[in-house]
Amino acid sequence: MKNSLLIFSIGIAAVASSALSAPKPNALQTGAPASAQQAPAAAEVKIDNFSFSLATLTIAVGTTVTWTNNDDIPHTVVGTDKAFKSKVLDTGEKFSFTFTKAGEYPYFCSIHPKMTGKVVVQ
Ligand SMILES: [Cu+2]
Repeated sequence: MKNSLLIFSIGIAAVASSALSAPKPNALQTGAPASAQQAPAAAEVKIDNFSFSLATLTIAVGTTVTWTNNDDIPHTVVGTDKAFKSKVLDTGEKFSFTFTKAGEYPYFCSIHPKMTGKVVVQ
């Protein structure tokens, strides 16, 4: 009789511990859609006719911005505070940078310094 009581107690403990741990996987599952929404955010800036479009781009922290040169002549994308710097982009070439800190990031084309833009990271 003592043995069967012991087994019964272990059985209760096992049920209790599995019941306690059950909320953890559930919490992870409910968290999954939220993290999917935050997953790799991307934004694009087009370079066309000596201008950046959008000239001011507002994004969330962690977003990767890709500049594409659609112009017939080369351009660059250079952060005013040197946070990022592309090589010379010929027609159709792209440059990407991931913004990991909030702030304002003005930039310009080093070949045509009057070409300016800004990325606002929130
Ligand atoms: Cu340029």
